[in-house]
Amino acid sequence: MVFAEQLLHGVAPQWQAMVQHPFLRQLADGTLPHGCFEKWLQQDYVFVREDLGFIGCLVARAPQPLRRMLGDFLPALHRELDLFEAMARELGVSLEAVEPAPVCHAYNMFLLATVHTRSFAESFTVLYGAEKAYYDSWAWVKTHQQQPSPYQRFIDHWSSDAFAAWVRDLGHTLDTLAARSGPDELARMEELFRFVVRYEYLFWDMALQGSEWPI
Ligand code: MP5
Repeated sequence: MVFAEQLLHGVAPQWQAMVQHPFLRQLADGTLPHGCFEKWLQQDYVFVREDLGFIGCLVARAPQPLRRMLGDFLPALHRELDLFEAMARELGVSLEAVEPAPVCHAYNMFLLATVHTRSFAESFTVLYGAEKAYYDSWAWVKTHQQQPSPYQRFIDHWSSDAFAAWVRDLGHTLDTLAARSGPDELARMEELFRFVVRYEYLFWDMALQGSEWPI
């Protein structure tokens, strides 16, 4: 994975800060204050629901050989929403009328703006970044957790071998796309990737510290 690895190498300190964010550390050692996971659950539910629009547009823009791979991700996202709904019921968390927090809204809008205004390779870079971020974050929790978690189904979902294989496929595809991109486009892909790691970091921050619209 030449280009995908290069992207990760270029943001190594930020990536490490994201993967070992205090939210994830406290999730792993069982000290996450009550309400933080529930806040994340509500906001990520909104995020994934909106993400369907980003993926849908990405499918429409994809070169034909990539349509199936990306198209199959849509039902996977619906199954993920089912998991959110089941866990919310179990934890007594309401998913009704959840307003997106500023970072959730901004991240979703960033994804949509990217897929509508940037090249396919640039948009795909953003998808790879978001998926890789989730795999690395939850796999870190899985490796470091001290005891089974009440949120185990989420930990197992994004650290699974199946999710790892999907992220690896995305990385290989990204390499193929990058091999056909010129230096200007590659630079824009790197820039977008830096935004992704920052948004991912802020998303954990929001769940841990709360971040509401001030007015
Ligand atoms: C993902 C997510 C992973 N659910 N939430 C954030 C903030 N970043 C990445 O995406 P998916 O589509 O749920 O696998």
